[in-house]
Amino acid sequence: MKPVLAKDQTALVDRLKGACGGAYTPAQRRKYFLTGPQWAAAYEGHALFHAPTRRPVGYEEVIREYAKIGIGHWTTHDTDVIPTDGLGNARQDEIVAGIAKALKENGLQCSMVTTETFHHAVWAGSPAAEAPEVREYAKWRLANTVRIGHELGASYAVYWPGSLGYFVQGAVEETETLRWYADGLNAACEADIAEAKKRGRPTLKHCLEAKPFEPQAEILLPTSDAMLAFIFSGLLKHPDMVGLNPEYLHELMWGSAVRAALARALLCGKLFHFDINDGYRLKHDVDIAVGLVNPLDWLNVLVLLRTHNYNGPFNLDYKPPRTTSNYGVFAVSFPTAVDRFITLWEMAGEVSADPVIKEASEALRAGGGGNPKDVEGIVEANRELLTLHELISHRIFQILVGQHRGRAYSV
Ligand code: GCO
Ligand code: MN
Ligand code: MN
Repeated sequence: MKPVLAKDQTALVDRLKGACGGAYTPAQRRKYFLTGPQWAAAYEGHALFHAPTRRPVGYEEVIREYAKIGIGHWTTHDTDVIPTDGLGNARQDEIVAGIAKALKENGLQCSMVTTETFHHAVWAGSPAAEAPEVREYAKWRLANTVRIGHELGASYAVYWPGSLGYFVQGAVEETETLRWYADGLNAACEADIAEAKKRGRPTLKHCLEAKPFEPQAEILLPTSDAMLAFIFSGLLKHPDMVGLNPEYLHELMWGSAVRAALARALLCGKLFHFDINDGYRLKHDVDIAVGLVNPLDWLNVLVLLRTHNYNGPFNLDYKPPRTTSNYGVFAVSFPTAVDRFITLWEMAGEVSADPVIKEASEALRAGGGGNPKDVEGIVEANRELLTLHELISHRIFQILVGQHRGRAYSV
């Protein structure tokens, strides 16, 4: 092949994307509760060892592009859109009014707001640092975000306490820090109750997001299970208002079966919000787009969520790969991520309705009819049934690759 000149490259990308087929229309995509973060689309490819590779993207462009793709909801950190020194003053009002206008013009809704409590120098000792003025400022920041959320019509607030931890042990007293962290969340819930009352709106759902490693060396609330224990610890004044925003990769990173982590959250009634992406076990937070690494695991996760009628948001919290193309972020990365999600969701419906899986599952639950007092008899009565576990797994694989619809390979 001859070199593909820069002027011909977007046409090539477009043609090959078309050749892939299987794209949903924007109207079809909008039927799903998919939410697009400002920070995901605006990610410039930077990291500790990486300089940015893409140009900055503001909220107007992100909202416009999400609308074209068919991503119906938008989410943001306070400082993704408002500079730190503009928070709480006229600059904030002006920007929030601009966002409300852009959302309206493009038919999008703001579903979630979150406070950046990890990037700025003020958080060097975490939002629950020893210095009382840091904690007071943190309370104000969380309350301010809640008010922005109400102003933009959001229903969720997310908290990723990434800097709640330490690099070296002994100086930070964990129980004290966790009490202080709870004080911040309590302040956010109280501000929410007051603001909701003033506006005649329901309060927000406050969702804690765990990540096991990064940016601190040791994390005080590293997993969704730790977050659940924290919610039920008695430290929160409004535990009913607080639940989880698990992230698929964050649970996978520490070695969990993601599906099992979600199941534990479901049992507690705390699966409020879900960050969708992909990646690898025991690596850093690579934030790859949904379904590109573990499609079979993803299919199983969605079967669980469909079965339990999860109806909260699916937040596309991933990082478009470190390319040099802003065009590709919106022309390829986001629409293909959305389409893989929808396909996997539809497949999850097929798994639940599949007659082979249904009959095998029912047979497993019926058991072999042995006498519960006769241990050898129980084994004998059930001898052949457990083989069905692997058969079900095989059938789910077949559904993933389309064999249940007659897609055949040379035999
Ligand atoms: C991560 C984190 C963040 C949070 C965000 C919302 O992947 O590093 O998940 O992206 O989701 O800060 O609070
Ligand atoms: Mn992540
Ligand atoms: Mn996340």
